Amino acid sequence: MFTQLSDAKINFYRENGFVQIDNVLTESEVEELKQYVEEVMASSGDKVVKNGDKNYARVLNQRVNTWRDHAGMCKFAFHLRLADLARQLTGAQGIRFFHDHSLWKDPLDSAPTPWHQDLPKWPMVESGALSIWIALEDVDENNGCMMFIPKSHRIKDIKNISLTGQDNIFEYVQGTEFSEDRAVCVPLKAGSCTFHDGLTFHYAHANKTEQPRKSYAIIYFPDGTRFDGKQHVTTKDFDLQKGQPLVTCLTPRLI
Ligand SMILES: O=C(O)CCC(=O)C(=O)O
Repeated sequence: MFTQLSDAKINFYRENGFVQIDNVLTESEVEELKQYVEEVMASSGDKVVKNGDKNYARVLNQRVNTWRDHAGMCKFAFHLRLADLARQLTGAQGIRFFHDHSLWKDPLDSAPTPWHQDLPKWPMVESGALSIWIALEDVDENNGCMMFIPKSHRIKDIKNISLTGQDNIFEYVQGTEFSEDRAVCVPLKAGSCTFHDGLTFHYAHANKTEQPRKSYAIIYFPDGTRFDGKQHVTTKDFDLQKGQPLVTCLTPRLI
């Protein structure tokens, strides 16, 4: 049922803040997930609309909390085999679900996803949250595969970098080892994934092909992580006080 990760994979993740894991989904799971994701994208749901921001649409066409719009997505959003990989990588006692999103890069006129960290966007006191990013198509530099800066998950307290602004994250780490020329590019086959820590600098190439780049991401966090009071789509409906554990009926402990 569960997949036992090698020590090499776990150590790589802890050392570098990201790791590639091949074939986390079978071919038939990929087909099933892709069908649900396509249905979600075609429906009107909890889509991230940035006020018609054309620049944002060039970077990502995304739908957040897909599991709330399509019951089939629950099978994957709450998939225990995937959550257990997050548990092994972090070494956390328990793993909670934070949110999911389908992440498409539409064909033609697509822009890269700029270098950024995720954690500054999330309402968490502690670090440790992480994403699984699953390729639903084969991805490479031509259609939007990801890149990561090894060990950058050690860098805290950088402001939230907008996905459409002019900010360059590397200006905040000038004079350190964390430069763009250390980027590791990770092409993936459909059904394979990367995990990245919420602090790891990451980027995705533009989609230069004529087909959408289809991927699906789930965000997990270690049980016990506390709410830091920031506004977020997943916690906006809850009366959580700053400093309280991030425990809501939408963020279940999975494992
Ligand atoms: O899919 C992309 O282009 C970017 C994804 C990303 O930034 C993330 O999953 O944190």
